Amino acid sequence: MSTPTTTASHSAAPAWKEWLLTTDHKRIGVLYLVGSMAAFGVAGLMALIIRFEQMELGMQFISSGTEYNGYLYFHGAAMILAFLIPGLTGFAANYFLPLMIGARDVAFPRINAFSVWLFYFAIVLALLSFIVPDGPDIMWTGYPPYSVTSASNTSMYVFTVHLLGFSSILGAVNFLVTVIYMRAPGMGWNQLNIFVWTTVAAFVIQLIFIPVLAAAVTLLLFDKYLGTHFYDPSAGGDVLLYQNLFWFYSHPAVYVIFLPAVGILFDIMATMAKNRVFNYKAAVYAGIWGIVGIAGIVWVHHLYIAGMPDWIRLGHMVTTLLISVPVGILTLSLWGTLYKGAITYNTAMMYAASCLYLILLGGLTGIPLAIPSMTLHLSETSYVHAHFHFIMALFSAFALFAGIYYWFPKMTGRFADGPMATISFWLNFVGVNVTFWPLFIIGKEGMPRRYWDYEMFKDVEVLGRSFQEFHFIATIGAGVIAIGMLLQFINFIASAFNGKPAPTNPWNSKSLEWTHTASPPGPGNFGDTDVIVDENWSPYEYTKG
Ligand code: HEM
Ligand SMILES: [Cu+2]
Repeated sequence: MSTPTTTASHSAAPAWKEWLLTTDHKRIGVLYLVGSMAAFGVAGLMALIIRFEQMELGMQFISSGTEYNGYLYFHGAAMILAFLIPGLTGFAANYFLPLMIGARDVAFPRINAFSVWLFYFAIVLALLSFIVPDGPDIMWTGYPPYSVTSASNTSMYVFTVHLLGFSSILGAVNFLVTVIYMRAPGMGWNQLNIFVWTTVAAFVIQLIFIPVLAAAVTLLLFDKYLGTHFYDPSAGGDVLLYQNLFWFYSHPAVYVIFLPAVGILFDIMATMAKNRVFNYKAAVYAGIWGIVGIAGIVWVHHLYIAGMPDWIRLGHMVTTLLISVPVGILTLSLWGTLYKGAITYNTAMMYAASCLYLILLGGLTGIPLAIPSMTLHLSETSYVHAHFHFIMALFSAFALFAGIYYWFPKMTGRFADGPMATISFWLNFVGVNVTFWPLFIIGKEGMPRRYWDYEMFKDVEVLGRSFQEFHFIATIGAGVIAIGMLLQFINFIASAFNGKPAPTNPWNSKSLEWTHTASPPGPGNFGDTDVIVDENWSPYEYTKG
């Protein structure tokens, strides 16, 4: 396959300038990857500080509750807004979606470049919040009245959300137009990779719901700095309005993360098991679009304990429980794709397989949270904290890491698999279980989330042990994850330069990013010949082995 590696205009400019001015979707993808991994590193460090603070009763590492809130704020905001969303819809979608549909780039490459730089400005702004006086301490949720009355700099948070939101909206328009108009000739809707479908669904959600979040935080800004009273009941406002608006976006936002993560798993599992996707149409139309359909009518499960008429709670209980149906369809389809496959267990597949466990554990522990009578006990406890880490945070992070191992040979021409990858996988997998299982157990007994200390619970015992002993175990787990992640990053960097050279299609995949491009693909992706597929082509065209 002829794949030019440079063009005349490329070779003239110094490397840094090429990267700074790039409009190539692959390089933009790599820029997102670097940013999101950096955010993961910093936010992970914050998590370590939080965990070590909780290891024992009393104050150890921090000097005030406000400082603790600052770390917690940054951890949550950065993990969601700067690690998972940019990692999945920024890096993975940018690099691989055009390749998968046989397009030479996205529809609007310059707007794409603008999106990634907006993302970087947002990260810089968020980091600045540590330098300016009175850094934000309002958590990623930013609930009033605290966010309005707090002396902290709420505006930094609001502007960060604006920039990231704008970046995502531009990305959404760009990718939707790309998938609608730039698919290889002959490629019908039922021939798309599942990852493409999940990305489309994620961007549809972003387009519909981001404006609501932007409005919610803008009103916060007005209340705090311009003297309006949107959220102030004493002047005719409504303090719960914010929570409603916030979760109207932020529950769907978990699917912006969850769906592309699932898409990556489908592509890895079909390839590694050499099987067609099981029940493709059910997975796409009932699973993926089922989730999009329900996404906007479940948000009240985040405010069950706020004041409201019972019928609203009941309605949202029904819709929340209904989410299990599309999620179940997707899960069954993943298992079915593995069924009787000749599965290759490389690092990508091990991460993908562990996601099947995470989704089961995270999904089942969500059922009590969906039921208002049980949430009365569990809400705002570390049980919720463990639930959403398993179902969203860890599930999606592990899927993203699976994707990085899977696509590593495509991006670098080298494998990242090896003893170091295997060791770091097991450290991470064991680590997350050691960290979060204890939080389920003490959460069920009332350990609140978001507390820097738990002196008031020092006499409470679970299974004959104090909360502190569970916190101690959880902290050891966090240390194990930290070592695992560190090894993993060293492995990524070392493998990019010195890893074992890989052929262009090392996993014998049928998907276009493997069959039709060099590793890494050059500008224009496919050399001189355009990709054309016929009606029998499928990215999952495997005959069972
Ligand atoms: C499938 C993907 C899912 C994702 C990505 C997800 C994500 C989340 C997140 C991020 C939170 C915590 C928000 C916070 O307080 O900071 C949460 C809480 C919650 N989740 Fe899930 N969840 C999922 C599945 C489920 C399922 C299947 C159910 C129930 C059947 C469920 C029910 C709940 C409820 C009711 C809460 C609110 C708990 C409370 O505040 O008391 N979730 N979820
Ligand atoms: Cu929700």
